Amino acid sequence: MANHPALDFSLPRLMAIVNVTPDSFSDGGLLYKGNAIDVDKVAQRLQGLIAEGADIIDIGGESTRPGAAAVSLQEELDRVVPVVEWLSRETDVAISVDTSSPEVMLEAADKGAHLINDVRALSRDGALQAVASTELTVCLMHMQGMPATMQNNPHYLHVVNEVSQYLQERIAVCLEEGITANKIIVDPGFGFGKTLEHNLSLLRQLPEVCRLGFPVLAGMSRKAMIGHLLGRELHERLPASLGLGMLALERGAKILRVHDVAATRDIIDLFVAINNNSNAIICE
Ligand code: PT1
Repeated sequence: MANHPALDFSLPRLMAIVNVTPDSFSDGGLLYKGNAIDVDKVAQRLQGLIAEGADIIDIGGESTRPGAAAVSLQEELDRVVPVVEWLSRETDVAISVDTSSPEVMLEAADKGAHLINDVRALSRDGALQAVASTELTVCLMHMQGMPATMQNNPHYLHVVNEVSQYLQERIAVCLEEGITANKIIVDPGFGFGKTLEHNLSLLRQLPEVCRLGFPVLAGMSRKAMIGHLLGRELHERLPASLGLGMLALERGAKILRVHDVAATRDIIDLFVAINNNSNAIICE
């Protein structure tokens, strides 16, 4: 499938999170009817996100937040594929699938996805080849360790250099496999094997990550770093999520991956108005 217009990053883009996991920390299993996903409920949720201004919908069937357990391939397929099918049939939003499994990548591509968002940066066997064969766009994320244990004592000598170097290596591997440069997005992976100080360094020095020359995705929405900084519970993290989003845009991020779509739409539109229409009003 051809690239989607929302995957042009001359403007910053809003990626809305849709977790199709029964243990999700935002959806809390609301999209489930017993053990199966409730497609009507998901459809309603998706239509809401699009109406609120999502450019890209990111569908995840595996929880990757700290401490999360692995999921079977079949389970992941059962969660993700019906949502991709529905979006592809009923909307023209850009469809992203948050997965590390080559089988899910291929199936998602076949059903009309535009972007593969892989927190493991195509490191699983066959993932690199799967994405290369589809010509989809890919987001390569940095993670230290694995979700189950990644917050047990994360350690870096220089977090920004190590994250940038890792992303650079994954970019090189992708290019070698035939994935073209205009189909690559990078992400420093906020909260993935990082202390608060690591996360703050990465945000402060986000321009360093941007210097790799690829669009940068920032995912900080409602994350524990806000709890650590401000003592806020999950449901109290919207103002800080917006503030962090604006700081990320100022430092060059091109995609914000968020839960709160309407509010984030406002800050992206503000950012674009201030930066792109700066000469619109001529003072006397
Ligand atoms: C992310 C991301 C993601 N985050 C990309 N994909 C999650 N590209 C899932 C916490 O500290 O940032 N970028 N897919 C969700 N994972 C986490 C990690 C959720 C940490 C919460 C935390 O609270």
